Amino acid sequence: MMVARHDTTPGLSSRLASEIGSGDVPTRLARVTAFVDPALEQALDLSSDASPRLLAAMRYALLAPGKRLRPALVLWAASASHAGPEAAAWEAAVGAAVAVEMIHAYSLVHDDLPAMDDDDLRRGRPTCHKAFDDATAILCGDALQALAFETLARTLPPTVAARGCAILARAAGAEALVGGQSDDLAAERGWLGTEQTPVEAADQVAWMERIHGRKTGALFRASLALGGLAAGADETTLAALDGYGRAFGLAFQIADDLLDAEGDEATIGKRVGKDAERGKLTFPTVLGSAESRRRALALSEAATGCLTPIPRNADDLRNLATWIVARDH
Ligand code: GRG
Repeated sequence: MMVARHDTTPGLSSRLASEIGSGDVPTRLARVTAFVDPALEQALDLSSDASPRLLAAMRYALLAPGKRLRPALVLWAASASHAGPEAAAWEAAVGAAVAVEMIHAYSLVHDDLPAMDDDDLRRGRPTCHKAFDDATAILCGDALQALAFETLARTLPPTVAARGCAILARAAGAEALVGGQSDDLAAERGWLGTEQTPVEAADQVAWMERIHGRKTGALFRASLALGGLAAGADETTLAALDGYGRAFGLAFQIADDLLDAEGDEATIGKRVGKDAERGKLTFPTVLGSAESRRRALALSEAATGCLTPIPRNADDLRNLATWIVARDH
């Protein structure tokens, strides 16, 4: 159950999946946002022991206008997996959606810091350390990460809470998000020593897949797994969701690289062309735009193919995989 620390916002328990309604992918993502953002706000209803400046930074980072892709993956995986009492499953999924968005928001805040990617613009606004200061941005990321696990532990059904927390911890840790980020920085800064960035195109593609599988893909896969777990998915459905997540994550990344190379800064809400400026390996620089686009489409089809064993409604996940490679932001 979604338990607020100060439960003053009524109604989450009475909201059902049907509120998300119908429409195209941007419309449905906007409905996920309208549904999840009040839960994000509620999760930040902390006691007066939380420092006001820190809490302001957490609100700034977490409630900034992102696409809410990871919450959508949680909720749509839950809809595709649903096997238990509807309201309870849905509430558990909303708690998981909040937790993954907190991990995502923390990673963006830390990634934007001068010591990492050093960015001024994120989600169309000054980055957290620009709006506040470096130290507050570091603490904001730390606090969001801790609150993600508190939220998940409080909201998942007790039978799956430990498994869910372990899944999220692994996706956020040294073998995934943080490890991928560390290897990416090491390559960019020449810290690799004898193990250099590969020179052959095929090896470069394998290298990028390994970086992005950890840095970006792992949190998508965790989102899908948590949505499934919240809704009582069986192991066949969890495996199908995981296959979808692997292909979806890579399709997302190739599309992200194409947007960075060719997209419009105002539409995307962050600085573009930075990867090329820094001489970073990207799918378009290694494979060219046309081949990158072809691979992204093939991965999008592979992702939808993975959903075949799921007997319930997985249309949202299918449509998202198609949209993710065609989007302009
Ligand atoms: C600092 C531990 C640590 C990790 C940073 C997330 C990340 C790892 C780096 C961000 C750099 C980046 C642009 C990666 C590409 C993939 C990515 C995570 C893009 C942002 O995700 P979206 O498009 O963002 O879902 P919104 O703002 O819509 O939520």
